[in-house]
Amino acid sequence: MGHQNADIDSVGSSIGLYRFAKMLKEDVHIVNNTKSMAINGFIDTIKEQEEYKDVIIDKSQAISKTNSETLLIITDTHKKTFVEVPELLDKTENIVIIDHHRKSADFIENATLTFHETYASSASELVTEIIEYGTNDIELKQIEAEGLYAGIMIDTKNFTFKTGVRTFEAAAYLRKYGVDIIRVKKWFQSDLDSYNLIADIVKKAEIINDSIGISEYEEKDKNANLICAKAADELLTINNITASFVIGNLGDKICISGRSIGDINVQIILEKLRRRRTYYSCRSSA
Ligand SMILES: [Mn+2]
Repeated sequence: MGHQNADIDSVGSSIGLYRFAKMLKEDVHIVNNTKSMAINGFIDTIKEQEEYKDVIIDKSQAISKTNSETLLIITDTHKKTFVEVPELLDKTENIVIIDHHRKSADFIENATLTFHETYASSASELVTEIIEYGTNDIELKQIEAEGLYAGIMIDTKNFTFKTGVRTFEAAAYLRKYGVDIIRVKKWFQSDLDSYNLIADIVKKAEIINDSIGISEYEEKDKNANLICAKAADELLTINNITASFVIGNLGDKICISGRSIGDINVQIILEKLRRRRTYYSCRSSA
């Protein structure tokens, strides 16, 4: 299980963990309750495979399948309130956490095992290492390697942010399974309408101290988090801008995306702004 408003890193790392757990020939499922343009392309591709038809389950299926015997692996978050289906945390005590985000106060306290490395670029990088060094018995399918590769790509913004030697080692390992980069890239393409929305958000940005770009996306939109994230990325491509913030309206929540390529730690700023009904995403090279 990944996080709410799932992205390709949480779903891609889940697919890798599915393959790893499947080695034990157990009944393995991936919990995903998110439908958004961030992951729909990837989920549709994966469901074309016979093996994956019934692997991905929604919230109600997950609640009915989970019991005290279940091993619950959480990837790409360690926050109680941010996991895709928080109800599952009360149904079993066998909990494993794999995450790369800076530790926050809202962490899951009773995990049996926590693999938490903030140096890593992505959960997909960590899961790739688990597969590579954990066993010799796994043959990844191409689509699984692509999911993990896509997860690393999205969290590093095409291998630009937070990449270390181990990021490229993981990517090289995945390439051996025949990753089709063009197919992966297509999962990230925006349609013309969202491209225009992003351009509008960038156009009306205010620049503070010649270095911080701030803008807003006013429409109520369940994909606002994705649009804001892309607009915040885009603002960073402008000369002298080293940090960007874009606020949007998800309908039931407000979202803020922060990005940085300089000394400003956007995560610390966003954590201070965060309230119960705020969803935020951030990426910082610092
Ligand atoms: Mn991630």
